[in-house]
Order: sequence, then C-alpha cells, then structure tokens
Amino acid sequence: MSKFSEWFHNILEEAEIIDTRYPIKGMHVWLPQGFQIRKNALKLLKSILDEDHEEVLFPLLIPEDELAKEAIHVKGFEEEVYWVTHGGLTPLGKKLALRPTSETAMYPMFALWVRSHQDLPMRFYQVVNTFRYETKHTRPLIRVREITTFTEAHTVHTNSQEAEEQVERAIEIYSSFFDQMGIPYVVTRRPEWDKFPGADYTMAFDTLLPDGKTLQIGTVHNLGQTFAKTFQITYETDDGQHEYVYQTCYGLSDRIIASILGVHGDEAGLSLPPEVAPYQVVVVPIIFKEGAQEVLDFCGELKNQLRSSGIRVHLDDRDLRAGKKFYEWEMRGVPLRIEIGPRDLKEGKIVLKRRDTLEKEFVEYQEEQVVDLVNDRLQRITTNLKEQAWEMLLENLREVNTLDEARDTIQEDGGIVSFLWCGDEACGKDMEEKVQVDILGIQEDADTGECVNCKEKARYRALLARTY
Ligand code: PR8
Repeated sequence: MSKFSEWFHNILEEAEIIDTRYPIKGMHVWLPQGFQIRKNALKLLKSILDEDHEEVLFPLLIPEDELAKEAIHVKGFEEEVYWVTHGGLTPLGKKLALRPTSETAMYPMFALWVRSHQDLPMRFYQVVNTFRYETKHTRPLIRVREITTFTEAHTVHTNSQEAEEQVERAIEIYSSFFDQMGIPYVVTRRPEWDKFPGADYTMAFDTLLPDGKTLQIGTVHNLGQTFAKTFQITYETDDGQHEYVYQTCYGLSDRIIASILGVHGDEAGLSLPPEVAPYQVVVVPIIFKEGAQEVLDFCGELKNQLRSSGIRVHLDDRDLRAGKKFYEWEMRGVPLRIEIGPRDLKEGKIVLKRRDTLEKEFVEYQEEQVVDLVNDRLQRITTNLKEQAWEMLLENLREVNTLDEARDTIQEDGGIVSFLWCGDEACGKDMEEKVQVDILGIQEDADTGECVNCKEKARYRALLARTY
C-alpha cells in the first residue's frame, strides 16, 4: 500500500473509528465502532496483566515539584508537558502538570507503601489518558497529544536480577498480546540516545506498517534505582538495613489500535482479528419477493443460535441492496459473513465469506454443527491474519553488508534493515544522518565482522528503519 497515510485517515472516518474533527490538534473522539475495538483489545490485555499485576488509578494532575524531582526524567518531558495554572480565577500556588506518564505521580506514593522486603515485589498497572504536547506531526492514534489508552505498568523489586526478570516477563506479556492480535514485531534494545528519560535501558517493540515505515508499539524500561533514589523508595531488609528498590515500567498506547487496523487492512478496508472485531459475524439475508419471510426467519434463528453461544453476531436485515451491505461490512472489517437466500435455504446450504481471504464457501447447513463451523472459521481467520502479517514483516527485513546497501534498500524497498554495528553513539548518529533513518536498536550481540559505517569491530546486530 503506497498511500498508507491517506488510506489510514480515510478508513478511520469511513469505518467510524475516530472523529478527527475535535477542535484541539492531536485530540480525537472515539466513535462507537472504534470504542468497541478498543474495549475488546483492552479486555484481552487486562486479562493477561491481571494474572500477576494489580490495577490501580492515580490522579491526572502532578504537582510541579514532584514532576521536577527526577532531573533526567523532567528534562526528557519538559517540552511536552501541559500545565494547569489556575483554579477558576485563582492562580494556583503550585502549578499542576497533566501527566505525560505517571512515574512522578506514583513513586512518591510507592515511597509510602514500600516498607519491608515482604511488601515486594509490587506490580501495578493503570489504563488512563496521558497528555504530551508532541511537536512532531500529529496523526490519529499514532502520534496524539491526548493518549487515551495509555496502559502503564510499574513494578518494584528488592534486587536488580528480579527487575531484569520482570523486563523479560513484560516482553513475554506484550509478545503474547501482540500474537493474539496477529501483530508482528521486532524487539530491540533502544540505543542510549533513544531510551526513556531516567531509564537504565529501554526495550522496544516495533511493527511494520504497509508503507514500509516502522511504528513503535510498546516499550519496557528497566529503571534501575534512579527513581528509587530520587523518591526515597526504600525497604527494610531482614537485618534492619534500608535499601533502595529496583524498578521497571512498561507501556502501550492507542498505537495498538493503529497497528491492528494498519497491519491487517487492505484496499477493501479493515480486516479485523475476530478477538477484537465489534461484530465477528454478520448474517445477510438475500431477499427476493418469493420466500422472503422464510429467509428472514431462518437468519433470525441462526443469529440467536450464534449469539447464545457467545459469538458477536449481527443480522443485517435493512431494506438495502445486498451488494451495498457486503461493501459496508467488508470495509468495516467483519471477519466472517454468512449469506442466505431462498435457493440456499431450499438446498440446505449457507454461504460463508471470509474477509481475510475474500473466499466464498458453500457449506451444508446442519443446526447442531453450525456453531462449531463458525468458530472454526474464526479461528482460521485469526491464524491466517497473523501468518500473513508475519510474512509481510519478515519479507521486509533485509540484511545488508554496507552502508550504501542500507541506503539503497531503505530508499527502494523501505522496511527494516539488519546490519552490524560497533555500538558507538557518534557512529550511530552519523549513520542515522547519512541514511536518513533511525536506528531502532540492538537485536543481539555479534562476535564477528565489522561495523558497516566506521569499519571498527562489530559488537552488535542492529536494526534500522524509517519510523513514525
Ligand atoms: C513510558 N512510563 O511512558 P514511553 N501517541 C501515541 N502513542 C504514544 C505517544 C503518542 N504521542 N507517545 C508514546 N506513545 C513509560 C512506560 C509508563 C509506561 C506510546 O514509556 O514514553 C509508544 O508506543 O515509551 C510507547 O511505546 C508507549 O506509548 C509508552 O511510552
């Protein structure tokens, strides 16, 4: 898809996901269809997090002095913070920030909550809106100024090994979530100059959008003891000593929805994974004058049967041409369509049309098997969407041996380029400048070969791409 940006913008409007006409740049309205997708995605994400995290809810406003306490952190966000300066007509004694993220809201409270090593580990998460005055070009769901679906987790540990393990666990959690959404990804350790302000290091998930640019869809940060020292979060050991805790945090945003829509969509519109689709199945009666009532009755019963087995199904009995309905439901990405006309009814058949492959299948109708049949097709759609998407990513992940090759590959094919790198910051930034790309990060250690840019000994295999 060459004009992804345009496609994305149009589909948000046509499929009624988001209304972008709200009169503040970077802030949008979730419409019912979009909200359902968001709700279903969050339901899955929360169920995974709930296994070993507790959900909490912190205030939106952060006092200026708390936000300013962690110097590196505040420096990273200073250009992006929205401020509340007045209560009505009264100037506030202390300015209040709209949270750009919640470390400085949560950690003063953590300092009160953590007492002894028996309180640890702690694992919390919240789903909230956060505000960032982004200066780069804003785009709905991708770069917004009000992030409405900020799912942030914060954990506290007694030792660094446990924090390291939590980073691994968070990567597993996000992998499992993205796998169930059929979103392919690469995971890298971000270069030093691109890590989260205040973190020891940042691990990031990037997916590839159809225009060949990558989108960061999740990050996991090992915070070490930086915030613990700033906010005095200590615990008492068995022998009465006070030690600073180790922390991690990780987050996802509205970009998870952007990637679900963007990765699976095609020229005909959205193609939603059954897990998140507002309607998983739409039943469309094909009405002729003759036998209309029988067809409608049959479709109604089928709908009830599917619904009572937990499938999200809709009966489209509007007085419209079937072709118009087909177009609309395909554009909205409903995974499976069932068409039934008078002749099908006579022959004891139903027609299934898969959104992902656009294949039509004529199957014999058997009342006691239809639920299994539909569930089986939904499962196949889930699997196929994931496989197709991974194939697309892997086809566009190319290894290069020289900087020229990296430049040509990015210019001609886009996608993600894998290369050997010395790991030096100046060299990395020089490369970003020369090829006009971003280094996503380090994938793994390398023990042979030379850096594609400076020709020094390579220490890492790293990835670069044009990014959102
Ligand atoms: C943290 N603190 O904040 P992070 N629009 C949409 N998505 C965005 C935007 C934006 N303007 N900015 C960032 N994201 C840590 C971890 C608590 C949780 C998305 O981390 O600043 C990105 O996908 O890396 C990013 O991976 C995620 O929010 C977390 O933001």
